[in-house]
Amino acid sequence: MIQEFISEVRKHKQVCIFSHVRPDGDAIGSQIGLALWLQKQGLEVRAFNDDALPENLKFLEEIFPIEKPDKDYIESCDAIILVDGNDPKRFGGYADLIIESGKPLYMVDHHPEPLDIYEVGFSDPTASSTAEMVYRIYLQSALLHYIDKGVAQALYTGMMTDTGSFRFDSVTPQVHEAIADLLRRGNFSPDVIHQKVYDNKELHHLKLISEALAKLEVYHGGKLATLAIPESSLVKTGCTYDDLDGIIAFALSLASVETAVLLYERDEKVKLSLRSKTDTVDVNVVARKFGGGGHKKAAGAWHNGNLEEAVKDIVETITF
Ligand SMILES: [Mn+2]
Repeated sequence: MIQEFISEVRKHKQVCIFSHVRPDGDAIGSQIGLALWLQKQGLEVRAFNDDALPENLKFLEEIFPIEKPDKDYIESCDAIILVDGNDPKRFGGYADLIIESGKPLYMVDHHPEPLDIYEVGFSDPTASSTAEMVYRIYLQSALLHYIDKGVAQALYTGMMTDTGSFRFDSVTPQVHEAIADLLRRGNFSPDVIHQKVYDNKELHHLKLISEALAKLEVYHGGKLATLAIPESSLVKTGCTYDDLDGIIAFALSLASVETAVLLYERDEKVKLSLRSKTDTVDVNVVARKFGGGGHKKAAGAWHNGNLEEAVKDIVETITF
């Protein structure tokens, strides 16, 4: 699959690469890594995202520009690549155009159950991150020497953020070997990236964490934790939904907790963000019951009721 991806995709001249909406470090890191892999081989490449980058990832735009999708370019390019997601629906307002353009559509992604609509879909649900898969593309194509500081920092950011700073089950010796190679080739200190991504919070964000922790509840003998955040907590602290990222880690840090769910009001519905730290509860299965999905240990979904009903349904659905 990877070899076919490499040989097919580099035949094109003009490509656009999309990363998914509400981009995270892996989405942007893998997108930039792949964009530079193609650009260094002489292709014309533009990288699109329908959303703005979160503040803590903006440093990546200095490596390669991430632009608002350009309809004319999408229509004139000769191939489209999706990274870190396997359903065009996750790629924003241009999903229909992406599908209907009739252009060869490629995908590089580590989420399970990819759609079968791609010219070549490079899928590996066991990979720690899409950035790891992009590193393998450099390795497999014998172009590791193209990894400069920018590529190395982009791929490092993707692998770091998608592995909870190298602590998840998905972290293998191969991940650390790739990281060692990136550090050597990029010649940078990991602390630079960690600080940019994690140590850039503002006071209102910590106030939100305080609000959230006040809502922490545990169920099922302490194995399940919920953090149910009403819209009013965001309004009161002047925070956005993005500021909720990472808050679930506090619930997971409880010794007794195996599964944690962050629930928050948004658009008259309740967004569910589920995480497990053991294999007891497959949160992908739980999320699918609510019409969502993800991975075994990290998944998301929406609940159509109010916050209270959503908590009740979650507590009933998740059993140990
Ligand atoms: Mn990812």
